[in-house]
Amino acid sequence: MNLSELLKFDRIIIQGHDNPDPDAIASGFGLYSFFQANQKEVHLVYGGRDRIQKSNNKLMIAALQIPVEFYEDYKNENAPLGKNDLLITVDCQYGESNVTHIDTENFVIIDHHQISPALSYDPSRMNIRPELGSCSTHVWNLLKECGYSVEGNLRLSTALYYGLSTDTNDFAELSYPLDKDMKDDLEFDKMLLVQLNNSKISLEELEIAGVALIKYVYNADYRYALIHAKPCDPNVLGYIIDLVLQVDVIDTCVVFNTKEDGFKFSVRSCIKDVRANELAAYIAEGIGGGGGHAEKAGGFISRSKYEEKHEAMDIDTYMAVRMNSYFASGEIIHCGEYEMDMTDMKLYQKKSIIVGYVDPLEVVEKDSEIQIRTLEGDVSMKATDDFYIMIGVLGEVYPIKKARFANDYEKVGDTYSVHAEYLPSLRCKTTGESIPDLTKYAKSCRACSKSQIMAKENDHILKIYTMWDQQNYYLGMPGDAVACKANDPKDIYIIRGDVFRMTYEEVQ
Ligand SMILES: [Mn+2]
Repeated sequence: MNLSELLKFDRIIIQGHDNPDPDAIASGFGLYSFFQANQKEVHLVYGGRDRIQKSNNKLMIAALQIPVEFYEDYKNENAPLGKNDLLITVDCQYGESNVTHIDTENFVIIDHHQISPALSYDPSRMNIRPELGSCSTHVWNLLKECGYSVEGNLRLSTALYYGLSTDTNDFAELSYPLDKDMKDDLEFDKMLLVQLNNSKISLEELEIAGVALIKYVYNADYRYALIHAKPCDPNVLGYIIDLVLQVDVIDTCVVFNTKEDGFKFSVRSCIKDVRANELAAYIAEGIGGGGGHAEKAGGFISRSKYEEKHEAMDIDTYMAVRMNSYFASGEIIHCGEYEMDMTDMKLYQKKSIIVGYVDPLEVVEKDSEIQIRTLEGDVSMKATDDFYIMIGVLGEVYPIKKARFANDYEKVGDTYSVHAEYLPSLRCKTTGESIPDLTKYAKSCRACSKSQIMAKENDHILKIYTMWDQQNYYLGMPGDAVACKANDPKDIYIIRGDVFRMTYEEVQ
């Protein structure tokens, strides 16, 4: 479903979740602006016990002149929805308990939360991207896709920027590439952001933070702290946890609280053996989502999915069990000191499949500082004349020296296309130019060397400090492959499970 398809309706009501936060307000405002520019009668509404109270939300609405209406007021002055009218729920899902019910036959959902298993709508009604950090990012992208630019619209772009900021704890828990793209691209009113950031906490929330700090649970074996805070704005979790992590005996910390539709949590780590983003993903595995950076991350667990899977367990027990299993099941390997036991490994070789390569000098000037963005993260490098950027079958990107390329690959064709959730993009830091899809510059090649490795399927959490990087480990999860050079049991590394299965074959 794209936004242009929705222009066939006469009147459009956009509804955020009850007691809306800046992300619901901003993403609703984005849709509102689009339909208004297309001469539609459009209303932006929200329900809940009361009108918006939080001072930063009130300030946002007033300063950016966002025409949002309390549903009770709207209802008294407008006719109910008819068969030519449309309801869009944004940053929430029609039928869920956190959104006031409005009776209608025509509705669509634009959201970034986990799809509620309790709702079974036709897929054409839903445009849900749970991988995104904010619904603002989703709407920004939808607007772009149908040619509606937010450039030069400072009110709207500031709103979207603030929506992403509040949903990712001031960007600290930001991880998805499209979220980063929006953050990099949007202009915003800097003074207003300063003001908004100074009116985030209420006195009540100050007290919630105080109580949470007293009620920590400490695990001395694994040096982590776990804190269950009372319901509060997610950024309050950020303040609590940043303070807790400063304690000398605490290396890792998780702070969480209960919301109507699930559990919100923040994760911090200050040791190199634990990455907060990975721990966040582990905590929410199968029942939500988590991500961010190595030191700071966050996530969300959907209530309905949690109840489906762990009905008998209360959330405090779940968190402790999950933390303990993360620490207990993890194995850390320092290459160089460790020799791989190859008895249960098999010999594999690279399949001769087609992959892509880009000469960076066909994209930017020599010696430019470039940043390549993929699903796996950002990589920065200098565009020199001695390497190619390889693009794998799943859109993964890595540099290769031209000399080695000449030895291991043969050139095949002048184009290369790949199907990936996010296509690798390139930003030139020297000129500020950005290229949304790097594969447009890619040519195709095929591996011709038959270099062989020993590999097996990994069945636990495995962290490997490789020979060439002693500071950052490579993470292996169950289903990934753990491999080493056939002639060197000390050179151990991880290959992502899906990449391994597509690119390697067993030597018979
Ligand atoms: Mn949101």
